[in-house]
This record gives sequence, structure tokens and C-alpha cells, in this order.
Amino acid sequence: MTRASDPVRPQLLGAAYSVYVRIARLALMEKGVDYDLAEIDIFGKHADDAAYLKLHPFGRIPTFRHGDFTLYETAAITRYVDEAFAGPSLQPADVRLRARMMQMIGVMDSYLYRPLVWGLYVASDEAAKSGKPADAAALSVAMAKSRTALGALADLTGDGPWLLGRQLTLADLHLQPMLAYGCRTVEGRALLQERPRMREWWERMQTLPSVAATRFGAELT
Ligand SMILES: N[C@@H](CCC(=O)N[C@@H](CS)C(=O)NCC(=O)O)C(=O)O
Repeated sequence: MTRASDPVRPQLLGAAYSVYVRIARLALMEKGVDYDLAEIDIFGKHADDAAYLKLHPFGRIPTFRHGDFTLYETAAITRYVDEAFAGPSLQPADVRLRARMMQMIGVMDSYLYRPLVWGLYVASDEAAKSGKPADAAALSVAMAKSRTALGALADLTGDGPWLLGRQLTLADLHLQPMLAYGCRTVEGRALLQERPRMREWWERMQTLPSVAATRFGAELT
């Protein structure tokens, strides 16, 4: 097993604007692991980049490299980072809490990311750039789906201060970058206001140096 004393510096391939790249960066920073961010702009100059597609057949970001070990899928990357390096543990020792953490990450990936980041943020941003109003019906569907996912996450949340209780975990680091984009929209901010405990959690997350260091663009803090 590779440990923090390992001299090989990990490399993260991706772009600072990406939700999933930021999740991996938060995990690396919370562990105190030095790494290099190698720019892959999947929506720009690296779209359909044959060399990158050899590393990540789905053409998404990030991809992680540690020596001769290459990994994609962010939940796998953050678990590896937590388990391969020294530093504070980012997963509960308790087997049920750890299962709960993975459940919450699954909910975020499967049911929150698309409606919140694409359905609300990207749709609103594209409408603003084109000067045309956003599709109100599509926004309303995205808002309803985001509300359901945030409600499910709130139902799974412990007593705080973090999502799973007293320990900052990979679940906190997974949610923050998604909400950061959601909160750039009126609808996303309204969703957070509906949940005072999640709003408090959000404010607590802003105090983490890793969150401050990875802010991208005009982000609500
Ligand atoms: N399941 C992937 C999702 C990664 C993902 O969707 N990344 C976005 C950027 S935040 C991306 O690469 N999008 C490119 C595209 O949709 O073509 C993971 O967990 O890493």
C-alpha cells in the first residue's frame, strides 16, 4: 500500500471549473497531499482528445494518476486518496456510517448532479448568455428533482456539524462543489433556504481552507 511518505507526486487531470475535479481536489487537500493539476479542458481544446480517451474511455474529468496507477470515477479516486495517504481519515470507521456515506455519495451522483448543475445552473447560464429566457418548464422539473434529492440527503444526515455527524467525510466533500454551482441560481439558493440545517452546513463548509482555495468564478460563500 502506498503511503504519504511515497515520493511519487499524484497528478489530477482535469479543469478547475469541474465539479468532480473539485471533489477530488478537496479530498487531496484535506489529506494534505501535494499534487499537480494537469489541465484537461473536456469542453474545450481536449474534447475528443484521443490520448485522454485512452485514460478515460468516457471522456469525463477527472482522471487520477499515482505512479503507474491510473484511476477514474471520482468516488473511487477520493476513497483511494483517503486510504493510500496519511492524514485525517475521511471515512467513518463504523461500517454502517461508512455505508451511509457511500449511499449519500450515490444519491448525489445519480439524482442531484444532473438536475442541480445542468438543469438549473447550466440551463440558466446558457439562457443568460443567449439573451433568451430559460425554459421555465424545464427549470421547474430540475428544481423538483433537485428538491427531492436534497430532501433525501437531509433525511440521511446525522446530528452534525458534518453530514455524517462529528467527522468531516467524503460525503461533505462530494456535495459542496455541486451545491456551489446550484447556489449560483435563484432556484438553487431558494432550495438551500428551505433547509436551514443544510444552509448552516453550507456556511460551515465555506470555512474550510480547501473550499476557499478551490473556488471557481462567482461563487456564493
Ligand atoms: N462519473 C464521473 C462524472 C465526472 C463528470 O461528469 N465530469 C464532468 C465535469 S464536472 C465532465 O467531464 N463532463 C464532460 C461531459 O459531460 O462531456 C465521475 O465520478 O468522475
